[in-house]
Amino acid sequence: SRLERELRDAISRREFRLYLQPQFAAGGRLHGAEALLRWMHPERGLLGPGDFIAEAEHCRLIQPIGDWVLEETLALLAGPLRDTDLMLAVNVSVQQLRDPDFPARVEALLQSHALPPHRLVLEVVESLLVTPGVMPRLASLHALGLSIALDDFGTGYSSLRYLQELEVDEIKLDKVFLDPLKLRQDAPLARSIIALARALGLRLVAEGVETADQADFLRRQGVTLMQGYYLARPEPKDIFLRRLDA
Ligand code: G
Ligand code: G
Ligand code: MN
Ligand code: NA
Repeated sequence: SRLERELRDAISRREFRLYLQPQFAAGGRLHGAEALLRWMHPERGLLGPGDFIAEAEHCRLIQPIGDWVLEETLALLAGPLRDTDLMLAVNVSVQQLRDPDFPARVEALLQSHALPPHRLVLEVVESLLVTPGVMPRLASLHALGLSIALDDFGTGYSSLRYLQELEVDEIKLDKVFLDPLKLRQDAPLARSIIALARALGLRLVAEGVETADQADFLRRQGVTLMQGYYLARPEPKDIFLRRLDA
């Protein structure tokens, strides 16, 4: 397809952009960011993952593209962010995890940047965990010392058993549990997931925080890590880096 041909050249033409959405800790302190891929298409302008990730997976281009995202992210951790304790999270798709060489490539990248692995977070959606072969691969990645986050937690085919078997470090509380209607009913599912994370000693990042009400609710529940439009939108890498001076 045309999209496939264009995607094939997008890396060498330097058309991908790394956007970062800040994540904040208590008191508004910067905790880190989630890397969100964008494609500066020569004719169509800035595209989001929804416009091309499925095609990239279909034509097996997600591996080089995913490697580009990792490389860019690690270069940030090793470069401008070296003397900080900021965490950077990268979304990893099922095709990347099905690749038996993926953990070795991540390890090589970490080593080539001489990076302590714990500041890298790999975000995976829980539906991915039922894919054969994926659990052992996540275990190999975790053994490298990096963090594994369950993205969109509570919305997939989750089984709590996975939390026990998988060495997860972080849960990302999905925004559906914080919609205004749920919040008026005191969001029992959000509170349960928060309690679950606490009982298991997992870090919890609330995502899709769009209003002051949601942020207040989360703070009352003791949630300190937040990400969402209320706090900051995904922004170009260079804009994010300016936050370091502030
Ligand atoms: O900002 P947003 O539109 O970026 O992201 C939409 C979806 O695309 C999210 O579910 C996110 O997990 C996914 N996504 C964003 N960046 C990447 C990436 O680098 N790799 C993969 N596989 N998915 C990504
Ligand atoms: O990987 P994941 O599916 O979690 O990607 C997060 C997605 O949510 C990205 O598309 C990102 O741009 C988007 N996003 C980030 N903050 C908000 C928010 O406050 N509200 C909404 N609706 N979407 C958000
Ligand atoms: Mn994510
Ligand atoms: Na998410």
